[in-house]
Amino acid sequence: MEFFGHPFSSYTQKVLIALWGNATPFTYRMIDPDHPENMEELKRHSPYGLFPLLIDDGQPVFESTTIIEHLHAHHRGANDWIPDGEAGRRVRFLDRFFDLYVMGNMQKAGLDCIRPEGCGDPYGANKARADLHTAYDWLEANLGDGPWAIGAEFTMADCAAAPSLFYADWVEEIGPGRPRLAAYRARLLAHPIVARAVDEGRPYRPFFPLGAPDRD
Ligand SMILES: N[C@@H](CCC(=O)N[C@@H](CS)C(=O)NCC(=O)O)C(=O)O
Repeated sequence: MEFFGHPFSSYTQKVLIALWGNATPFTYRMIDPDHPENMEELKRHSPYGLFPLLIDDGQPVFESTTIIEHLHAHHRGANDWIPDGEAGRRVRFLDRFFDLYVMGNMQKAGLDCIRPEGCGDPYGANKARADLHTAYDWLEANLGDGPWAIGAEFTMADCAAAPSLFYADWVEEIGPGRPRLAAYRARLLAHPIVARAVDEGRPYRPFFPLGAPDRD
């Protein structure tokens, strides 16, 4: 399999955690200026040129959740990212929650800073920041005691949660008023596979649009 992404990209990290977590073999095709051919190939498959992208036996698969669903269906390993039954439905729901309400709002607030002059959206960016707090409050009230999103097993929900909470806390701090969520983020960052993803993105922190804080 060929995997297209960048180490500082949150959605890339989400899938890398699943790939590395099961030691799934793949060739990493980095999306960066040194490898223009990778971006060209990405754009041939992914209509908006968004990454990550997986090509498996010639078949392109994009959208991070769909890639993990694909790995679950065709390259299952020791860790079962999406359990059967009710637990699996909870995993899929929480994966949507982290992508849409945490990662999505984090991206909106961050990307507003790098829009061209005069094209900013302060209303949208402020709303995204407020919506992040709504997401945090919901998670504080509805996450279990863990250690992971649905309990004892690390699943696709945690693959989504790790990069989204990692970066979102840089945009709007979770803060001491949400101890359960803060402890979950700390557990995620201490997980060896998540720590590897964070470390591989570390050299690119100067590119964080809002300025990366000196922590984590
Ligand atoms: N819904 C997509 C989102 C992918 C996405 O937003 N990727 C970002 C990197 S984290 C990207 O490709 N940005 C490049 C761009 O916007 O041109 C997924 O789950 O894979």
